[in-house]
Amino acid sequence: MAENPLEARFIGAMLGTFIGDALGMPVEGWPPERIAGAYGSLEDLRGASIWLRLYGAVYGAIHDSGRVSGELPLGCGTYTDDTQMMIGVAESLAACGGFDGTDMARRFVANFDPCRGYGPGAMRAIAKLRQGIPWNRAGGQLFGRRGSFGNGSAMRVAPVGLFYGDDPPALRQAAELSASITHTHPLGLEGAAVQAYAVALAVRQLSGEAFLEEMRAFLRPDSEPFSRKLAAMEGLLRQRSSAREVVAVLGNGTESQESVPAAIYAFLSHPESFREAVVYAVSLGGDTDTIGAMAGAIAGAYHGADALPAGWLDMLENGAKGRDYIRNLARQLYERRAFASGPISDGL
Ligand code: F2R
Ligand code: MG
Ligand code: MG
Repeated sequence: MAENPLEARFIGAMLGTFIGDALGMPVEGWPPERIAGAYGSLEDLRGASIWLRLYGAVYGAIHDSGRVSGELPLGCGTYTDDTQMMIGVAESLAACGGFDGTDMARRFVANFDPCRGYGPGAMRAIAKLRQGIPWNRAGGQLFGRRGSFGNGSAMRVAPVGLFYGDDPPALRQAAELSASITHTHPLGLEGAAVQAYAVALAVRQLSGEAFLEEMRAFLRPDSEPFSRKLAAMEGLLRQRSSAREVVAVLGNGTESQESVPAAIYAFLSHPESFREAVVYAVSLGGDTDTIGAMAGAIAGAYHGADALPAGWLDMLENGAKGRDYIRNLARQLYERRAFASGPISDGL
C-alpha cells in the first residue's frame, strides 16, 4: 500500500510500464487479428475472464513451452528493453535529483542486457557509449546521422513525466535530452516529450477532451504527424472504432509517431480501468510490448498502484532489478522530486 495518492501514481506508472511490457512481449510483432484469434478480443470477452484468458494464456501456454516468439529467451512475467531502460532513467533522476546526461548514459550501459530485446539503433548507441563517446554525441551518429525515430526514447520516459510533471517546459527539456542519448531525430524527441507529458497529465487526473486539449497546447507547432493523429483520436473515440480502424489511422509500429499515439488512444478509450487500457493496448498488435508499456505508464499514473491487479503483479519477475526494486525506485523518485529545483544539468 502506498503512502499517499501522488506516490501511488508514481508507483502505478512505473509498475504499469512493467506490466504492459511483460503482457505485450510474447506477442510483439503479431497483427491484431492473430492476437484476437489466439486469445479473443477485449470486446468479445468483456464481462468474461478476459484478463485471465489473455494473461493466463500468454504466460501459460507460450511460456510453458519455454520460448517466446523469436529469439528472446525470456520467461513468464519478464520485462524487456522498455522497462530495463526505464529503470536507468529513474535511477539517474533519483540519484542526481534531475537530468544528468553523463549519469543516465552510464546507467544505460551498466543495465544493458541484450537478452531483453533491444532495437538495433539503441544497441549501436549503447555500444558507442561503452566505447567512451559522450552521451550527447552517440545518438546523432545513427541512421546516416539523421538519428533514430524509433519508440525507444518514449518507451522509457515515464519517470521524466513523473519527476517534471509540474513544470511542462522543464519536462519537455528533460524528455528531449534523455531521448537524445540514443534518439536524436525530431520525431524521436517529440515522441518522448509527448509520452512524458501524457504521464504527467494522467497524474493530474486528466482524461478525455481535457487531456487532448492540454496535449495539443504542449505539441511543438511543427509536430506533424503527432498533431494530426491527436486530432484524429476525437473521431475514433466518438465512433468507437474497431482495432483495425484504429491501427489504420494511428499505426502500431516501432516508430514513435505510431506507437505513442496508439498508447495514448488505448488509455483515452479505456479511462475507467487499468486492465482494460493495457489489454486493449496489446490487442492493437504490432509493437505490443511497447504500446502496452506506454499505455501501462499512462493508465498506472492515472489510477495509481492500488488499481494494478494483484495477481498480475505477483507474476512479474522479482530478482535484483525486478518488481520490488522498481516499486522502491518509484518511491525514491517521488521523494527526490520534492527537493528538486534549479536548472537541468547536462552533466558536462
Ligand atoms: N527490438 C525489439 N523487438 C525485437 C524483439 C523480437 C521479437 N519480440 C521476437 O521475439 O523475435 N523491441 C524493442 O525495440 C523497439 C525500440 O527500438 P529503439 O530503441 O527505438 O531502436 P531503433 O533501432 O533506434 O529504432 C527502431 C526502428 O525504427 C526504425 N527507424 C528508426 N529511426 C529511423 C530512421 N531515421 N530511418 C529509418 N528507420 C528508422 C528502424 O527500423 C529501427 O530499427 C521497441 O519495440 C522495443 O520493445
Ligand atoms: Mg521491448
Ligand atoms: Mg517493443
